[in-house]
Amino acid sequence: TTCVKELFTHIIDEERHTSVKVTVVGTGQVGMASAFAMLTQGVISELALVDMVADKLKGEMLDLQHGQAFLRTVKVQASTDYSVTAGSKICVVTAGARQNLGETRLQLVQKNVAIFKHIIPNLIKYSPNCILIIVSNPVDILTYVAWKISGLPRNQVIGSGTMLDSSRFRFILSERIGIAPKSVHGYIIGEHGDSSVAVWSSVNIAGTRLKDIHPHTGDPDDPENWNEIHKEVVNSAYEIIKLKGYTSWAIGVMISTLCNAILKNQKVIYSLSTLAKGYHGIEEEVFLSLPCVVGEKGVGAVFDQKLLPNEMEKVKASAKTLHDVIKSLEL
Ligand code: 6V0
Repeated sequence: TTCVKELFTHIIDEERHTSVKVTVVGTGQVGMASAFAMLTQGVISELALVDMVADKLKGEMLDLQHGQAFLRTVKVQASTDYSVTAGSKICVVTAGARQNLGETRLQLVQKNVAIFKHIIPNLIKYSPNCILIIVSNPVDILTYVAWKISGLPRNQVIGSGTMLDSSRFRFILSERIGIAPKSVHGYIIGEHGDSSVAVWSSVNIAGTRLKDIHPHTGDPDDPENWNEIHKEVVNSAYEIIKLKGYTSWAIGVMISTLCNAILKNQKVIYSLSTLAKGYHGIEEEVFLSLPCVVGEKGVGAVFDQKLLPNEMEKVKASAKTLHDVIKSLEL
């Protein structure tokens, strides 16, 4: 308008070229919690939202935009058309059917493979060198599917995997011990699901391993039943779904933290779903979680975690379970 024009004398063409753009596909509970966490944590300068449901998409976009006066400015766009995603550094995929009460993550697989055949090529078309973060379940299978469909190098295709399970693990341990979750170090690896593996041999506080204090910690015959904590972790998603219908806040901050580590080239180690062939004697071409070094290229390295023989056997069994599903997929 004339009034706006009179406020300024423009010296350059104000075409906006932001570099820190992230796309979130799927504006359900998980996608929106992730988007909201990224906005409030100052991770991005541009956000694109994509879903199939146009009204919901527009409503979410407006709702986020209306909070902008209280946050760092982020350009928020939303569309059912993937052109809105062009130039994204990271594309987070949370679209798909969600786990219903009593349904395992693996039962979801076929529905979500079909959805990915549509989503992934569209993302690659507009952001050919992006990093893909897959969140939809079953996440390890779908990360493999996204890797195959996208044609991206393995380092650029990451599944959220057991990064959330590991934080659940650290939280429950911290409650039992009475210190902050950040001061309890431990990893869940393997499948994000029922066959995940708690690496008890490396659970430590200030560098002292619980197993050095009490060698049976985490074992089935442990009189103190520490392994119940792992069972609680595996059961968490089912319990939260039973109680509130879906999970959102923890996965949201987790995704935001992961994007931040990539965008700021932080080289932090998280348990993430990555191509696992060749590690711990795994022979199958599967994605499952191992401690990964995360930076601007995605997964730059896999940490060679020392495992006990029984832990290694469990990871191999996880790989086998996942490979059996992959074999049955039509890609
Ligand atoms: P939701 O609230 O049902 O949202 C899913 C969204 O996806 C909806 O808005 C749909 O409209 C949209 N959608 C469906 N098909 C398409 C498509 N073809 N293109 C674009 N959008 C589409 O589910 P919620 O957000 O609760 O969960 C999303 C996914 O994340 C599910 O597969 C969950 O199982 C998975 N989670 C994974 C976790 C992990 O740790 N990896 C954690 C929590 C949930």
